Amino acid sequence: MKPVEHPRFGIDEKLRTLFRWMGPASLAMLFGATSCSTTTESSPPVPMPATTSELTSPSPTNEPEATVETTETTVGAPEIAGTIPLVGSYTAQIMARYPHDPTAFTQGLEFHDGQLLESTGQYGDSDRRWVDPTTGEILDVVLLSNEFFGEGITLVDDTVFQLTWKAQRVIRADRTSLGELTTNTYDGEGWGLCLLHPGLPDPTILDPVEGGPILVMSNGSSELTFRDPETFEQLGTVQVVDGSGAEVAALNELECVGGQVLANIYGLDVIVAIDAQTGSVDAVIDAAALRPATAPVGDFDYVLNGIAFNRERGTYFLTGKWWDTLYEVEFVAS
Ligand SMILES: [Ca+2]
Repeated sequence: MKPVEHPRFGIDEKLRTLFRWMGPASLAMLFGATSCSTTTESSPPVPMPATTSELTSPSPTNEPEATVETTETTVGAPEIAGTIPLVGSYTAQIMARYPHDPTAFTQGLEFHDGQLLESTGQYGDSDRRWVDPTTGEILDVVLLSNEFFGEGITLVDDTVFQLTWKAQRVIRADRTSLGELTTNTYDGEGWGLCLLHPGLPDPTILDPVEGGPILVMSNGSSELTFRDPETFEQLGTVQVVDGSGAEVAALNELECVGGQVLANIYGLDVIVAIDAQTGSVDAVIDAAALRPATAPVGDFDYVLNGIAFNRERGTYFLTGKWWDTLYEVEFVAS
């Protein structure tokens, strides 16, 4: 892939401008993942036992869990500034459980105006949908053509961007109808997608970014790619590394929160928080307690894969492929 000069900004200038509002990373890393050179969703990566063994977070299984009814009441605004950036070691503590379509092979998940935008995979069974987060009701859905395997999804203004796994196509769709508008092409595989932008909720990143927000995309490797939402052209890349400098591979579903990119590690009950500017992993979140009974351990078709940050509540909504539960969690330092 060859970086393409943006008509208004040079590549370096645009990325430099984007990162102007990002603070320096603090890299207190415990993450010791080994590098996986090749991974695909049909060919699981080599398990990384060093990762889980080095997570010393206490098990949250004995923590009290709020009911859905409890969490439907108004919750006061959390201390967002204390929530991000995430640095160090965390455990995903369950606040509430909501129904999730167990036939949804979740590949992308985002909050917008109180609804969840979700992408699902599998050939012949992929779609994009708006979902009520508390009831799990599918509010609107559009199926993908049989040749497309849905992957990461995000929203730019009123346009939905949905990746496809190996078809090298990103589908642009109307936010309201979810109807396809057009497609763009890219090289390689498409896995996760999110929109890196300033403004919320960390006041330290409120400076406007000249040239607008930038898409962040994963492809199953340790590389994140920055893309121009207007053209989907590649603007640059960053290698994701842990505190020892080892590449952190198998980056899957993404969530942009402030200046960090959160990523599921495919095949592990682990989320990493990555400094988007440097690629360094700032934090590791242990989400092992979330796996529902219906998701067999060791089956790579039932893995954690779905991160949606609720900016109003300051909480994260997590689910997995074919999981019957959507979890609202907070990340508790451990
Ligand atoms: Ca997401």
